[in-house]
Amino acid sequence: MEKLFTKKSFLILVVGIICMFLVACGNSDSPSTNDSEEPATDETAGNGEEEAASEEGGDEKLVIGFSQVGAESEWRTANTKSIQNAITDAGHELKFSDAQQKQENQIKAIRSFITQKVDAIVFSPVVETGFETVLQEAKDAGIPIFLADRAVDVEDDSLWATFLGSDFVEEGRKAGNWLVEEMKDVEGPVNIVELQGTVGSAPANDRKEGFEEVVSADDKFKIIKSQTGDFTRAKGKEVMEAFLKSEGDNIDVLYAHNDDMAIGAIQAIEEYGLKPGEDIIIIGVDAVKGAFEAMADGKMNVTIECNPLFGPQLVDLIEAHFAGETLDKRIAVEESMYTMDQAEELLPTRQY
Ligand code: GYE
Repeated sequence: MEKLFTKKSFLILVVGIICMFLVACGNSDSPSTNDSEEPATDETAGNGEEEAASEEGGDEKLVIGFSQVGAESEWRTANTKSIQNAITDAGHELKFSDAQQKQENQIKAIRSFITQKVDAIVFSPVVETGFETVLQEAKDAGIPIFLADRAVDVEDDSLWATFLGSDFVEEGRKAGNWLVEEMKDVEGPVNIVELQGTVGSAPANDRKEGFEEVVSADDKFKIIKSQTGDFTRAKGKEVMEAFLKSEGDNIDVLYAHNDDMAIGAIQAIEEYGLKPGEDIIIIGVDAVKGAFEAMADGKMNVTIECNPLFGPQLVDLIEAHFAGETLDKRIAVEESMYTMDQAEELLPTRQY
């Protein structure tokens, strides 16, 4: 019995030892697997992050020439700042040129960027036509062009890498649709005066087209006057004075291709003795702070958003191009529309 017990105990002991060994192995196995897996995962993630960061940050420091339209509006000032900051914040070198709304200044600036052998050119064309030659010169020098904000009317789309900007035709349509809805119970005629942007510029051409497309569907809407105010407050005021002089109380609606002209016109309307926002419905485009202030004061009815703060998006595209990506030829900026009743609430949060 004693022997048997001893044999049994020995067996139990052996089995016990084997089990303990297996469990111990299992236990020591799992932490060691974890130990070896966790750092590996971390390392992989770490490498991935580093790679992404170096791609995003773009190791390459670029020299970027930026030919801007001018400083004609609140929108433009915000846009200039956004692009300048995005370029320098990303560690690139910026060469800036303000064309003061003159095409010849832009052509000169681009030629000077080519001579200085910049890596890339950001270009907001004042007008749509007449840039083929200089764009070809940049292409021949191997310098990619990034159209920002405004498009060019050029057939050969190999002359630029991409165009990042708003859909101005759609903005015009939004303005028209808002008016159609606002006036749905009015019999008409509804007499509209239009303050156009800079003659020949993409936003002036397109905002006119989109608006006309919508309002022309109902012949109660009549555009009785249409003239350029060159996107400035001073010109907007001056041209509105002339409109009031010839049409006076006949005017029901002002459609201004930007808020600055609308704000200038509001002054003219007040000086004439009418109430902007009531006697004359005021429609603007851009959604700058000044428009929100005018709307909060009940002097302006609606503004269609055109977002100028696309500097970071633009720099990402430039870096993507230099990382070898092929970019879409047309990239749109997202935007909305704001009415008088939203103005007070949104004004403190507006960034431009
Ligand atoms: O609406 C206007 C500016 O090109 C979108 O230019 C831009 C326009 C903007 O002067 O205020």
